[in-house]
Amino acid sequence: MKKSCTICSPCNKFTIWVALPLLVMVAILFMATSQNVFAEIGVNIPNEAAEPSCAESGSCFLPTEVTLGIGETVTWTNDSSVIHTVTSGNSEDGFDGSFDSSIIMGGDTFSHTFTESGQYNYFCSIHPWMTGTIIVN
Ligand SMILES: [Cu+2]
Repeated sequence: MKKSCTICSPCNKFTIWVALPLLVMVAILFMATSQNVFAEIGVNIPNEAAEPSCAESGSCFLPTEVTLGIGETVTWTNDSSVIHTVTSGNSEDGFDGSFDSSIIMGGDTFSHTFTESGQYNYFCSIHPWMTGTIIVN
């Protein structure tokens, strides 16, 4: 008859030092993967955003239009050397109360999580030609 495992048996050492850490690693990996369901969506603000011509080429915010699901987060990265804002609303009526980054320095980021469906128009309060749209389904 086969001897059953005790705490000191090689079998249990395997359980404690190999199988358990492996299980923990798999669990962490699984959690990391499931968080990707609510992936962060990136919008870049390039150097040309400071020039009004970016409005014609649609390159003030890259991409100009983003579609995402409820609970997802958009992170804007100021990839330019000029200060910008990400302000919900439009340049005529101003900030509509939904989200406002205030000044984003070059190299800095601003994130906003969208918890309600709808279309969100936004602009830069410093460069009113900079406009973008977030669509939350
Ligand atoms: Cu700007």
